Amino acid sequence: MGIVNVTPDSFSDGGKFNTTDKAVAHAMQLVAQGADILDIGGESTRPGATPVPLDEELKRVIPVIKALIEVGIPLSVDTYKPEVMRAAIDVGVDMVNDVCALQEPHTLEIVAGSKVGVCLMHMQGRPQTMQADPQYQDVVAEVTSFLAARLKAAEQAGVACERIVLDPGFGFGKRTAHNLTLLNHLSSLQSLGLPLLIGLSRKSVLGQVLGSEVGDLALDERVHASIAASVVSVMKGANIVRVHDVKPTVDALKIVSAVMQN
Ligand code: 9MG
Repeated sequence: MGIVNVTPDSFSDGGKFNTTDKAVAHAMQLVAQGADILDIGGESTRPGATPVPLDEELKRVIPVIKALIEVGIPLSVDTYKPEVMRAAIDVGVDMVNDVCALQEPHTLEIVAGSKVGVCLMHMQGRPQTMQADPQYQDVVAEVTSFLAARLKAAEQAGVACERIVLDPGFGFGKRTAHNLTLLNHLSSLQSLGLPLLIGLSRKSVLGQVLGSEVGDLALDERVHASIAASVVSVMKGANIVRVHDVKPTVDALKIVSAVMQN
């Protein structure tokens, strides 16, 4: 899954092209590099990020989705807002990637009333404050039981389990040790019987592991660590990896696949 962030700060070219055109061009590059799904988002969910007003998020993501529909690649919309889900579904998106796991009002019904797939992700707290003081007794058990409960809620609302993927939400209200424990014990989440989506690409947990002196590395300096994280995730049972750096990830995963088939 290639990440397409439709935010003005994602593309700085001195204003030569508008954000929609730049996002579409970037998405096309990710497809050429081997992405199987594109995840299009208009609001950052990074720790401390400021929420984007609804009309601005719609203005960012809907034109990009419309432009990419013709490409024929599966498209996911990264949003927790019911209005954005509705608009994206209406223009033909294939999947909703919801970091709030369909807990916002009306989102369960919107997805249930459509045919789209959905990613249900675990988060402790909300992006503005989630990294302030994350606490767990048993991170694997708590994330597993949260996802089991959201899976049940989605199924009860009418979302068939064939449409659902689950995600432990790396970096969403988790300290470094929580993230590493979850990754090491990914097989516990496999017990829920659904595909797993993993997002570790360029996240600060990778900078932390690389060492405090490089913990503040620029995001594109976390590329090698991101590829390693994708390889480990897939070897531990992930079915979809959400990444910025598609080409090197695809190459690395071809090696994983070749080894595991033999
Ligand atoms: C939007 N977004 C940012 N990080 C993510 C992750 O780890 N998983 C999913 N599903 N979405 C994410």
